[in-house]
Amino acid sequence: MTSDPRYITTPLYYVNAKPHLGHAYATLLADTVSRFERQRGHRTRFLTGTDEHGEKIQTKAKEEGKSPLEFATANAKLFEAAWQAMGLTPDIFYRTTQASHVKLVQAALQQLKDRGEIYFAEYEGKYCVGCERFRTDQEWDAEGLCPDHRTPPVVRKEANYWFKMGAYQQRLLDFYRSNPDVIRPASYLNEVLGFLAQPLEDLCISRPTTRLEWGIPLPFDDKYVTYVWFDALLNYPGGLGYEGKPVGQNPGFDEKLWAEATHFIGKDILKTHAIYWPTMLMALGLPVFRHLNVSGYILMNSLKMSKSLGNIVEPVTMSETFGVDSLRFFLLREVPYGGDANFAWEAFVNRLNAELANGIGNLTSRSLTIAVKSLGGKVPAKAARGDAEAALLKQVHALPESFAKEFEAGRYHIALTQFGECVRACDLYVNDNKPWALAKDPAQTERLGAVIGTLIDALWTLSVVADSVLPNGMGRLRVALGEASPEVPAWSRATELRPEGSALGEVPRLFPRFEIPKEPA
Ligand code: ME8
Repeated sequence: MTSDPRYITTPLYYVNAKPHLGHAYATLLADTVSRFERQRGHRTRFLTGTDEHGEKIQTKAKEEGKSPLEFATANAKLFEAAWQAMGLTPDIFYRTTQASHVKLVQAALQQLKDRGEIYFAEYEGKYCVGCERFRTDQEWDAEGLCPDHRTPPVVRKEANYWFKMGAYQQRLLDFYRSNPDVIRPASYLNEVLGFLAQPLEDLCISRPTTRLEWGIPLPFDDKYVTYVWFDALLNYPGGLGYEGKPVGQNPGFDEKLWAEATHFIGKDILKTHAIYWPTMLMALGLPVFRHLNVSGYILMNSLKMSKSLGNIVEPVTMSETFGVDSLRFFLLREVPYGGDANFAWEAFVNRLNAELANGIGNLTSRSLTIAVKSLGGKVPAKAARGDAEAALLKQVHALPESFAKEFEAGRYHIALTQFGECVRACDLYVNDNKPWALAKDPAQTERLGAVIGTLIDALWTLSVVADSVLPNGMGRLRVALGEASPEVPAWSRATELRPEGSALGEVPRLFPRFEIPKEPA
């Protein structure tokens, strides 16, 4: 186990919608990266959960004739159940209605109020109800509408509590300038520096209970509840035992893990995470996150997949039909991280057939079927290997290092392209060496052993390297290679050679071929 731990988080999803492929994308990514970091020997904690307060939830609950908590609980369970059904393994499922979170938010607010970071003032501004925030004059489009919701502003005059966010502008700029790799990909850093080129205003952190009741009451004024973003962002250290108390007074807080926090978010919530959140951390005396990884949107028919547009793909049904490995592989392989991607059934099925069924799946079955039929189902001797075998293994054994480098940099699609190139190199080697012909000639048994044995060693490497993306399939592959269980081997074992004479398992059919489904109506 290496010393530097990893803390990986997804956004906390609003419970006014049911989980769709967009949410699954963020959760699958964070799950994959958590598996990868764990396999690399890092102590890793992975948090996801639900964001349950605010006007949107209050309104939705009322529409359904439920109390906000009843409504939020039912939908939070849907998210938790979806991730479970998909075999995702978060360590923490965090809900912003849990008692410990309410206490933490109130303690943090009290702390900031005591230190003079919060003040009370009347303000008249242009409010967007969809965004649940005042937008500055620059943040309306040429027609004067909210660019995200295409709605006009509501002018609101209200007395509220304010966090002195503006005071942190220079510190925040200095932070990003001296830590340019915090926001990834770098194009999003430019966007953030663009926000920071404008004067940074203070942040309104309360809502009067006359307008909104469903929130965490301010500890110093019960006529107000906490602004939902100020509440929700605090989940991240909350998941590690932070209690909102001054530095040094949070005994259960895992500060080592917090210092290594990586947040996965979508580009829609860049401003709240890259501006509001670090200034809150600075004011509370906590270290700023290590990385903010920003994805683009999954689009359907060129529009952001979202419940309100009705263009969603349901991730649980999809994983039941195609397998979670396939979904995970497709999203990471197809989408250059940070960019938008249009979801189309044709591209999905073609990718799975080409790279999983006809790729690693077919390579596995053709290599192992010959091993079972013609070599007694055992790992053959390695003595008869020559230059071609050495060249193939050299290429495959270079994969763990380059794959890890790309994965760590968030270039998942490149890492998986390299994986695919190694599979193709093995396929070419099979075509060149024709093991099916060698198997027909008893005088060539030794040569056949050299060829199949080399493929077995290559398959082992591939199975270790791709485990975080294809955990089910690669676990089954390792059992076929003779492992007692699908347990994940440490990354350092990726270039081990399979022991001569050891028994192979049954030949698996790892990835089936699929037909392109008719688009759901
Ligand atoms: O914003 N494509 O919650 P949310 C890609 N509660 N990713 C998508 C997506 C799509 N079509 N749709 C959603 C919130 N996402 C707040 C977060 S965090 C303290 C509070 C993903 O339910 C993407 O990661 O609207 C996005 O940032 C997140 O879901 C927003 O989920």
